[in-house]
Amino acid sequence: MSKRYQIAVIPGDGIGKEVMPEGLRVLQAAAQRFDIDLELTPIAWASCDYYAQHGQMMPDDWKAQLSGMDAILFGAVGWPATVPDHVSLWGSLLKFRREFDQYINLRPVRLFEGVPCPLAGRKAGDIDYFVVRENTEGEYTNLGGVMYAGTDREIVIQESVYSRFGTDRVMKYAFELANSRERKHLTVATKSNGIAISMPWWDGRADAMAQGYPAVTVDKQHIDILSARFVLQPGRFDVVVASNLFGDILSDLGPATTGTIGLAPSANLNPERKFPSLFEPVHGSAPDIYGKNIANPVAMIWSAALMLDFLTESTGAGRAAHDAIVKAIETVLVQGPRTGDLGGTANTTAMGEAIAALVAQ
Ligand code: GGG
Repeated sequence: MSKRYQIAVIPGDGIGKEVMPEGLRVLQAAAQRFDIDLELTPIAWASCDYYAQHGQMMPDDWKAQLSGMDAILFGAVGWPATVPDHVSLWGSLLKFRREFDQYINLRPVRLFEGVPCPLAGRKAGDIDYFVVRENTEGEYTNLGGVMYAGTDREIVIQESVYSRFGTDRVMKYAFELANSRERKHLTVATKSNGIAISMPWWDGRADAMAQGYPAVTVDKQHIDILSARFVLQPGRFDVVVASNLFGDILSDLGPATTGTIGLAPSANLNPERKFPSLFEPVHGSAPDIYGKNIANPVAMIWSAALMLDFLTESTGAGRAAHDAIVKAIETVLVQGPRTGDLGGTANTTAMGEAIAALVAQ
């Protein structure tokens, strides 16, 4: 008997609630075609709506409720009109990443045919790389505090944290990924000239890991020039490994150079599968466009494809389902219907339906 995969479905806030139905539509079409048994459990918490009723983003037993899941499909978090962004983020998504040890945030960046590229002279295939973002430490900590609060002597300190354990495991993942790819090239995002304690150390961990991967060429680049090269010379990149904040910024910038951040998926992975991994669009809740059904659903749909691939360890039906979804995305990006960020006039639902119909064939 084939395995039944338990999936927690959390739309979250804003356009997360609009793109999730399209992610599920395509997911279900793929599951049916490739005979993958999914049990989807809708969850209304991890949202600012829940916060408005309960004064917190999630119930106290959230971890117990999610622990038996094989994966979490997540939309977006944030509704700053009612809940400060740091409260909603630390009260939901960052708890998942920490408590479920999703220490890899894998973010593919790809220029598709049919998508107008803001960089002159680039065509499909010219931009095709992965950002591997460290996802549990670095600049994202709650270590620090405020002294003399509210006075003119106010002092604010927030620490960054880089452990050998945490850094080595993200380096290992990035080296393995680079080693598995044709170009075998790894860019290490750093800032070791200015951040003169932690970043030279980060570079040193990359050097140490490189000893085990002689086929991988390593290029350490300061984050400022690296960002410029994402725009000016995107073809240089194959796999990029970065700390939590640097990776967050790069994985918005990269997709922006491919036409729209509305395409970019992500996988928050616990590679050992001890805890559920989480799959979500890179984009946030976009309050400015919520309620119009105009958000691009591709990032959500591609995230669902990454989930199927991960669940089945990139083999068999899950890999086939992933490939069919990506192929359907490629087709719809060329022939439409397309949402406004892609130069089209279609709404979220129409684009999702078109992709689902191709997947079902
Ligand atoms: N779907 C992703 C989402 O809602 N992101 C909100 C956000 O601000 N995330 C910050 C982060 O990924 O660290």
